[in-house]
Amino acid sequence: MRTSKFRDADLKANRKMGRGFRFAPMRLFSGGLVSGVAASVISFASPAFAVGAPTDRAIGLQEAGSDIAEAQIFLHDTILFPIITAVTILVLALLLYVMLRFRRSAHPEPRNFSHNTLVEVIWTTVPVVILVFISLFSFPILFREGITPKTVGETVKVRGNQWSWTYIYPDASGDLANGFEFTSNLVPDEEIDAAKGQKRQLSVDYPLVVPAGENIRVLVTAADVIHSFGVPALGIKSDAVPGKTGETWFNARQPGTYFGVCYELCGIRHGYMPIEVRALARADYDRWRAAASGDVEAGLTILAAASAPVQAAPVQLAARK
Ligand SMILES: [Cu+2]
Repeated sequence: MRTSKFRDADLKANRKMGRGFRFAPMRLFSGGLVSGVAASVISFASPAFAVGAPTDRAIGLQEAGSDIAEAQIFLHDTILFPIITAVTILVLALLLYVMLRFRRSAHPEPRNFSHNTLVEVIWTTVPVVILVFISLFSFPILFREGITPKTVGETVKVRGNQWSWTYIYPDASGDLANGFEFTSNLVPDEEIDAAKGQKRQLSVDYPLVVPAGENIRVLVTAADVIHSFGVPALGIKSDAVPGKTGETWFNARQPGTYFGVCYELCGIRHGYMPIEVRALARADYDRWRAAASGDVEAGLTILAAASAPVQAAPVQLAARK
């Protein structure tokens, strides 16, 4: 008796969950329209647009903030995803066909062979053709990512620490040893200021500041254990390895805030060392640099005042509560 009662309750709970799930697209539609309008109003009030923060009910990859990221999104959405879908459907169809056509009751006597040259040639060449096709699109992107362009607007050295990031800027002559550096820490939940556009578990006290629209060379290393420096919207991810210096680069198309995190499990606070990149117009960046090279706090004042073009939030469902 007790068991069946339990089952009943369980079933009800399941049905309830099922119903909620089924109606989710409807809620998305009704709530989405209203919140979309609200979000665009809010984003016009905020100083800059941000990419990389979680977006309620969003699906797919983050909006691109650089050409490389756009190429990566094209590779995934337009090239890989249709292929993955087709292969999965084909394999599922073959499995279902085999399970039904050759089930014991319909096919009691199995045929006795172990080779079929034609089938073997097909299942070898088709995957090869698919992989070669993918490589036509993926290799050019890989090379673009891997080779820093000759013209570089700024070089920044990034050092991963348990559990923060240190950003090292070169002096005017480009010498990293004589530049200035500061360490960037997560803003604790209780200090998050939503009015300033701060995002919980993503915003930091001292962001990485770069000029927008210029190639930024990033040298990546670590002080203690392996970390990984990545900002999806800028299309970069580079392991930060103690004793080694890796190199990557990005070009933030427009002023704004781009979020990333540490992508290598590096200890108990691995999830609490986010990356906040602030891209500024060149003039603003120069003023920030002049101020921050003497005093990081003075840099923050410049940062807060820096004007950035206003753009609607990438996915408008964000403001829904
Ligand atoms: Cu880490």
